[in-house]
Amino acid sequence: MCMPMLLGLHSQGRQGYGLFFDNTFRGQFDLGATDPNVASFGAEGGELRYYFIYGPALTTVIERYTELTGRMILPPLWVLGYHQSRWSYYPEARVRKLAADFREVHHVPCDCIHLDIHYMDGYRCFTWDSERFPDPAGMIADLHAQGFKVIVIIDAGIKADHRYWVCQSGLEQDVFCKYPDGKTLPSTGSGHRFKGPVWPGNCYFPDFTSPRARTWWGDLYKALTDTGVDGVWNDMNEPAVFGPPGTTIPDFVRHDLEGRGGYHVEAHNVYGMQLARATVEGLMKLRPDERPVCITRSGWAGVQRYAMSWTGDNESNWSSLWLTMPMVMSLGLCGMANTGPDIGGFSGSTTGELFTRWLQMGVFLPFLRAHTAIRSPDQEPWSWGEPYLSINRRYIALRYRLLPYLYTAFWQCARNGLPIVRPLLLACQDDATTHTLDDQFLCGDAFLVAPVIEEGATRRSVYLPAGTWYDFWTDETLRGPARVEVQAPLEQLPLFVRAGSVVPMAPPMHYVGQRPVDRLTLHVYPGEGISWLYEDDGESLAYRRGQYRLTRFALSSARTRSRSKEETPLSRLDLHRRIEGPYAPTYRGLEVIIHGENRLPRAATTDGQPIERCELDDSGHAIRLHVGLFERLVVEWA
Ligand code: MIG
Repeated sequence: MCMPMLLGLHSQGRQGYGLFFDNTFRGQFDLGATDPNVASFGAEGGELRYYFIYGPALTTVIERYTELTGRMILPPLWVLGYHQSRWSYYPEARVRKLAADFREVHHVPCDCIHLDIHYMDGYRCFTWDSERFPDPAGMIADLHAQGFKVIVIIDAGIKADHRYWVCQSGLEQDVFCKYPDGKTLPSTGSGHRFKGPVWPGNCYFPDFTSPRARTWWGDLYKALTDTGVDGVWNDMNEPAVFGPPGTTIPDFVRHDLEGRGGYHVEAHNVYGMQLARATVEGLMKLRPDERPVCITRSGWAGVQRYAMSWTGDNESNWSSLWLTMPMVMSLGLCGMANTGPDIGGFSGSTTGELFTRWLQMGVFLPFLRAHTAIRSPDQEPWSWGEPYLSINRRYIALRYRLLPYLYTAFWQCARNGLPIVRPLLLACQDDATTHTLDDQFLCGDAFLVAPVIEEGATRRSVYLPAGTWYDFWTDETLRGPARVEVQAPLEQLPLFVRAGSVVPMAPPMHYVGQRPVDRLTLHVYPGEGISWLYEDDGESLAYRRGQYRLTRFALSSARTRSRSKEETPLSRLDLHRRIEGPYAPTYRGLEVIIHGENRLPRAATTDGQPIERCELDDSGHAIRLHVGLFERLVVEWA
């Protein structure tokens, strides 16, 4: 990923700004490295074209930046589920066993299985290995019947094999990158096209900066959509070419650059994004009523319009676990919010503890996928036995319960660019302590997540910014700003909820759409605040024609007066629920859980009518109410 975007804070954080350098050549930002008194930026070619965006709130900067470069398209809801990948699951029997392991053996929720490069015939894109996968359409249909989606990898390079239909077609259509020898080439000639070695051997590279080549590439996906493939994982699209680290297409290879003409030195940084764009435009043509799903490794400013991403090859160690946070937060600040790491780490082998800790963090990251390298040991939620399996299962189930909440955070991001995972400074820019926090983050409007990032640790220190925070597990309240030391045994991710939040949760499922949602639970954390819930059918494009429902919750609460510093007892809680939009969700009733309270109320009404079912929650520190679709809920204590 290359995002030539600089975000800055001035005057103790009061003034935030952004500088987007709109230049795709090899460039640099030098912030006092060469001369401590000089900050500079520039590139080896192109124009000095840049945008300066003043906030003063950084959230405003991001809103403007994504207005300029584009915003994420809403993924289908299943993309927010758990994904399982490895390099590579094959043959078909192995894939079927994986599916059965999830559904029948270990009962771990999962929405999607990823097929890495071994599904192809000799690494030829848009083909299947007929021995490993004799009947891909049949296999995928069976996986669909079990509620799985299938994503397959597609690399950038096309094997230079003149008996291979994609290569033939690319030569005929003349879409591959060429050296600047100025000759008009016969359609069968290949001598002047750039070739570089990747997995299949020598490859040609389509020129994705050409609209004609993009259309050609997009149409190739018919070979995959015809077999029922649900989404595409675009890898090696920097493009990566085998050789010393950093090897790619040489600088002087020619590109179309939208008809203007130029060299790879200019096209390089947008090559991967234009590939992803071609993929998505192709998928949208092939399936006009569906939301396209494309995961890309490479991208440039604005790639969020087309694709989601993963953070590339990490390592199975604790420092890579930590690094996930600054990476996902930085990508989010640059508009590429829908992203996540290889859970458990890509290279090397992970321990049960490391996987579980990574997964606990991953539940609060936009893209939740376990993936690992070739020849590394199994890396599935059950691979280390107990107690890991039970904990992993419980956290993945929590992810599914949180889907209404997370999907709402996705919608916010699609609407105004606000990232899903946010550094704390986005919420409290004037609190200088938050400016350098890279080991905890906010997820959506309500959650503060402080993952354990040390082997063997059973506690950690957490910074809570100003306000009242509920401990998600105990419902105890804590007051910020403060640094607190919290318990974190293996089964517990340090997790806090902002007072005043309403967190919508769904019943747990083994995959999205397993059955209709019959009841929505509103987790209410007393305080003052506005919360949102966005709902639509989760799969089609009907939301663009207004088929959605947006719910606004306004929560206020009053407490009895008391001189002690402790949180005093609640005396009254008021919750207004206002809906907008015609989409009708499947549930009829709501369950309202009021956290941090163990006294049954004196009176509780919805729209003036008394609530019949009102009980102490099993946890012992929350009150549970069963209600209909109210507009106003009022609860009073003696
Ligand atoms: O040269 O497709 O980042 O996720 O498993 C390695 C094999 C190519 C790199 C990707 C990784 C993927 C692997 N790919």
